[in-house]
Amino acid sequence: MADEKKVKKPKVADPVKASMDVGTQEMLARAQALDIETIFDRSVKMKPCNIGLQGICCKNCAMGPCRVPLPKGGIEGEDTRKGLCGATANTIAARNFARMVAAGAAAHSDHGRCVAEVFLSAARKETDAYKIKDVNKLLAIAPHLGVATTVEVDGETQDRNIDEIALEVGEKALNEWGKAEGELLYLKRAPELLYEKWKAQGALPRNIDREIVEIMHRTHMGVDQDYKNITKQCTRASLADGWGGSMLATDLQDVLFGTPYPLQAEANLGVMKEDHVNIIVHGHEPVLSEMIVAMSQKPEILEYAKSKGAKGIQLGGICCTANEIFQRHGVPQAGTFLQQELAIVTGACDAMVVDIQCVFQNLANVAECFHTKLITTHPIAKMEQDSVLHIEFDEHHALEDAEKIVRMAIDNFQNREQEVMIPPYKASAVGGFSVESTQYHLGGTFRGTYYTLNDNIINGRIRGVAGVVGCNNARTRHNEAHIKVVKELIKNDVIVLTTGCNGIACAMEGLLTPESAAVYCGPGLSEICETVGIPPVLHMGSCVDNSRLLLAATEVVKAGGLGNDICDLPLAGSAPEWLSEQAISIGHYFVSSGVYTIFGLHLPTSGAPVFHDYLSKEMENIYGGKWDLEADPIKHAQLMIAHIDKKRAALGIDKARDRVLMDMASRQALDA
Ligand code: BF8
Repeated sequence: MADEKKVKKPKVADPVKASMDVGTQEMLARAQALDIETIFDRSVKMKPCNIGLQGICCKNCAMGPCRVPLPKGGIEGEDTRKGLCGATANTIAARNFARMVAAGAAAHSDHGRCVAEVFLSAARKETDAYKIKDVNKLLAIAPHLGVATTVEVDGETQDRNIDEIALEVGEKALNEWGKAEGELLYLKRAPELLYEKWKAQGALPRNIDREIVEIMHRTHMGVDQDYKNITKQCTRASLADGWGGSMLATDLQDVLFGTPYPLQAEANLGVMKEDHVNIIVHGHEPVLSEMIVAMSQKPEILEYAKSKGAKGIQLGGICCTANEIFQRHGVPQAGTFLQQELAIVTGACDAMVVDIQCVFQNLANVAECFHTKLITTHPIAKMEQDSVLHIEFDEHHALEDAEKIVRMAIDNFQNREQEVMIPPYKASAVGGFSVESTQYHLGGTFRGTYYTLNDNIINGRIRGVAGVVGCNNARTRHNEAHIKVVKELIKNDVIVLTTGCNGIACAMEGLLTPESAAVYCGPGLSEICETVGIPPVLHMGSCVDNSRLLLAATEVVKAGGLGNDICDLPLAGSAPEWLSEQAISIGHYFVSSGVYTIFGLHLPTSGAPVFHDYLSKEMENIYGGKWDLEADPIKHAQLMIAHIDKKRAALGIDKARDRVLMDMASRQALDA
């Protein structure tokens, strides 16, 4: 008895409290039964640092870390908190926030740079693996990069050679990262009023890398000590992400791999198959996953899989890689950020292939408990554990690399030891709503236009538009805030555009099907979805594809009737379960582009109320958008709806307009 008392059970997460998804709960319980620790367990064992959480710990020099916690009851009178050098709480929080923007913008943009390099290799015909797939998209983006699509020959205008256009597009695109002069070329794709606002503020990014470097310089000890000036640089760097690195990543990926058009697939861990070789691709750059998709469909590879006793090869994606291959190929989404360890816990994952971003180092520890081969592929993203294989992926031998990886997974099929347990839950999902496909869906095959959307916003069937995006966070119940926010919005006739892990969460919940409209939407949105045949939640891709949301908003402005700038639109943005620095960069470029943007959980600015107020109040006076914070998902959605209603009122479309049948007399009265 005494001995029994001494054995202290390790603290583990309650599966039901950890996730709203039953499959996730079952896999977490399985992991715990097998004594395998996951992020869910660590989140109950380790509490976050309360001072870091408030954004007011400065560790930018060796005299610190200087911590300036906000007293419990707040501060009355003068705020005298200072670091050793005298840095105020505002300076410290703004510096930390800016470094998050820099890291997030760097992550998206470095991804974009890799794509641009592969694009240029393809344009130079240095690789057989990648080709220009979407010529229309190439021709559409060329003018925005200052590349001519026609030539004058003997006084006649002729179409220019596609290879020449591709080469120049590749060169011009890559130049955007480090050009010595000028400003980013894509900024002029924004509504004119917005561009002029950025210009008047001195916030036009010069090149992508420079704005990120400048944040690191300004936030070095003893440089920029004015939170407003630091915030301006946050705007510049985040715009270099949204309207630069991310937008170029999206465009060039579309040209290389195809612009997404609606297609159907499935989502959740239940997409894995016991009798198939399961390969999970996880990370962000489709440069890798596209090759794995191509290789796993080759007849000789499928034959090889069969020769090893498998019925076929089942690919599944995690994180934004899932979104990339879902939107272009209908490859199923195996799960969100928080399910990555659990895909291995199924015992059916023969290989997990990762590249960059959002990859847990603990995957290696979990994979060691199973037969799973964990393969890193990117030169900038390796793992220290010896059990991890590294197969470096290079566009010059991409297909060979992909073949090696896929064959390795097939060879590993026979090595399964643990009993396989795949949770039998999955949902149907329709994805592939790029700006282009949405335009045609709404406007008809022959006349793509956003006018139909505007018309239905004006007549009130659609109350407004919401971009709901971003991560999972282990500090909150997996997927719950995502789903509650989205359901509250569509119930109130707000159409939702989704990317990132929110997109996967919505797919898992069945919200990416046209049929879900009749179940969850208000009458107006339900009618539109039924008429047009679209889901109430439009999946627009990965996190770099938030650039699609910027361009969709711009198209709505152009279509007319809803103001002249993005900030005039009945539009709001949200990241209910954010976690990454990328989310902060995305949030800031949305705010700086005029979008009311609300985050869940907390913001690392709460310890510096003056700086926080600057972001959540004063920024609206400059760019028309502002930050907000609300952890409760229903209140969160209601704040978005309140903002949408405020914009409707400003546009004079807040009152439902009754149809009036006019007789001749009343018509004449109108004419007079
Ligand atoms: O870039 S939503 S957890 S996967 S960071 Fe990561 Fe967040 Fe998921 Fe995509 Ni975006």
